[in-house]
Amino acid sequence: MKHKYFRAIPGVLALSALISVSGPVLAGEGKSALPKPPPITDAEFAKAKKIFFQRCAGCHGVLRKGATGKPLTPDITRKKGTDYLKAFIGYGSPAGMPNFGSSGELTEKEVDLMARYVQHEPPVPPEFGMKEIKATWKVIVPVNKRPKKQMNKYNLKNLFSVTLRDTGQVALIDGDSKKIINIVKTGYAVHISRLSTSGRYLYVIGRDAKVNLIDLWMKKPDNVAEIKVGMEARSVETSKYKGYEDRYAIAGSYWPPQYTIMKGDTLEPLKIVSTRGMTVDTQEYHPEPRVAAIVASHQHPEFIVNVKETGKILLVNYSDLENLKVTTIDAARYLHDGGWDSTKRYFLTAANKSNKIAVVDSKTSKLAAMIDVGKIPHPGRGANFKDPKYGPVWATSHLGDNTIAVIGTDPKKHKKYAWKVVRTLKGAGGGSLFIKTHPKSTHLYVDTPLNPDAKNSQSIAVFDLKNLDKPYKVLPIAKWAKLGKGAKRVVQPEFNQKGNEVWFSVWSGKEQQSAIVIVDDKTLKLKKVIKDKRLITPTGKFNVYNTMHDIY
Ligand code: DHE
Repeated sequence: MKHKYFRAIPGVLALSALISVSGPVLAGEGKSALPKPPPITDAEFAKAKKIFFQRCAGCHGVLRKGATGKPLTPDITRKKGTDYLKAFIGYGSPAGMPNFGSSGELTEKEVDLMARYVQHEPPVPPEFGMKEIKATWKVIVPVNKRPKKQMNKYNLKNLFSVTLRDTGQVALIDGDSKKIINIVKTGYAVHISRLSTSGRYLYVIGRDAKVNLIDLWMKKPDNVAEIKVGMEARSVETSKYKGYEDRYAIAGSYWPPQYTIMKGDTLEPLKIVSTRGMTVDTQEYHPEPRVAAIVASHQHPEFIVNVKETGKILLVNYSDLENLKVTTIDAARYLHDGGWDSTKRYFLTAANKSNKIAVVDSKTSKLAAMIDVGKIPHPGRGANFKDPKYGPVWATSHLGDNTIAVIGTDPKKHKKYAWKVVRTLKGAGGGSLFIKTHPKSTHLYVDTPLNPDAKNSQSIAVFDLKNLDKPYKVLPIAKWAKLGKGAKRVVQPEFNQKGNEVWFSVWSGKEQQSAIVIVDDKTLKLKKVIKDKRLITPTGKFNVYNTMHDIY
C-alpha cells in the first residue's frame, strides 16, 4: 500500500505529492506479539493523516515519539486498543489533551478513525533541503519596487497581527480604530507573527512551514515575499543585534527538524542546519528533534534556538554564516516556549515535560539555572513584573496544574531570590497556555483555554500585582462577546502599545462565530468586542510595538 504523506493538505501538495512513502505496514507485522492494528482503508488513512497533521502532530510528533503529548507509537497504542483511545481522544484529559469529541472539533466517526489510525505505523514524510526550499521561494514585490517611506496613515506601532488559525490568514487590525486593515493570506494553520527590529516587516509562520513577509509600509500592508522551509513549523524570528537590524530572519521547522536562516527583506534562504542528534540526558540519537521557540539575542549577534526533543538550547551566531559558530547549552527535554526577563539578558524557557524552566544568560552564553516548577509549564513568552517583596520577577502558568510560578530574575540586587520560585499563585485550573502583563499595568492575566470545564476555558483569571495574596478575579470574556454556539476558548492576552488595553481571542470552530474582546486594564471592564465575519478562529495576537521590543 502506498500513501502520499501530505497529499490532502492545502499548500503542501505541490512538492509532497511528488514523493510517496510506504504505507501503514509495521515491520515484523504478523510475527509480533502485539495485537494486529484494526482495519483502515486507503481513503480513511489519507483522511486520518491529514487530521493527525492538523490536530495531533504538534504535541505528539510526526513520528509519534511524544513530546508535550504522550508517545503514540504502535507498540504502545495497539496495547491500549481502540475503545481506550477513543475515550481519550473524545474526552481529553486534565493534563492538557484536548477533548476533541465532546468539544465538537471531531465527529464521533473521526474519533473512531483516529483511534484506529494511531495503531498503524506512522508514515515518514520526505526531507526538505535547499533545492526544495528554493523552489518554493517567491519575491512578490522586489526590494527596489517597495515604498521608500510609510505610505499609509496608520499608527503602525499599535497595529495587531491576529492569527486566523483555520483559514491560513492573518488579520491586520488597527489598534487605535479597532478596524481590520487587511486580511492577508499566509501559511496553513498560521502559528505566530514576529516583527523586524525597525517594525517595518512582519513575519508570519504557518504550520505548513510557509513564511510570509508582510511590508507594513505599503498603502495596504500585504505580502512581499514567501517561502516554505519544510513541511511543518512553529517559529520565526529576526536579527536584533546592533548593526544587524532587519538583516536576517530565521525559521525553525518541526519537519524536517532543522532551522533556516534567510535574508530579512527577501526571505532568500542562506543556510539550513539540521538539529538531529543526541538527547541531553540519555545521550541517544533522536531522529526528530524539532525546533520550538526562537528568540533574538540583544547581547550578541545570535539566535537562541530551542531544540525540543534533545533538550538543547543553541546559540547560533549569525555574524559569519560560512563559519557558523553554535554554542550548545544542555538544558532538559522537552523545550517549548519562553521569553526574556525585563533586562533582556536572561532567556527563560520551558522544558515542559521535565517540569522545569531553563535560564540562559545570553551575555555569558551559559546556562544560569534550571528551576523546578509545576506540571508542564507553558509561559508563551511569560510575564515580567516587580514583585512588592522579591523585586523583578518573571512568571509562567502551566498546562498540567492550576499554579503560576513566580521566579526571581535579579541576581544583582535580589541575589537571594534569583532563579528561585519565590511565589506559587493558585489560578483557575490546568490547561493554561498564556500569561501576560505590561510595564504600565498592575494586573496579571492568566488564560485556561484547554481546561475541560467551560467555566474556566471561557474566562480569564486576573491577579492584582500590588497584592498577590488576594484571590484572582474572574472576567467572563466569552460571555461578554455574546456569541452563539461554540467552544469559545478564551486565549492569549495581548496588550496594546500604551499598555492600557488588553485583547483576548474568543476562539470557536471554523463554522462558528468568534470574536476579539478588549478589556480596559485599569477598570477591568469591557471596552469593545470586535466581531466580523472574516475573524474566523482568531488565536494569537501580536502588537507591533510590544513584539518589536519584547515587552511582556
Ligand atoms: Fe503554539 C507559540 C508550538 C498549539 C497558539 N507554539 C508557540 C511556540 C511553539 C509552539 C514552539 C513558540 C514560538 C516562538 O516563540 O518562537 N503550539 C505549538 C505546538 O507544538 C502545539 C502544542 C501543538 C500544535 O499542533 O501546534 C501548539 N499553539 C497551539 C494552539 O493550539 C494554539 C493555542 C492556537 C493556534 O493558533 O494554533 C497556539 N502558540 C500559540 C501562540 C503562540 C504560540 C498564540 C505565541 C505566543 C506568544 O505570546 O508569543
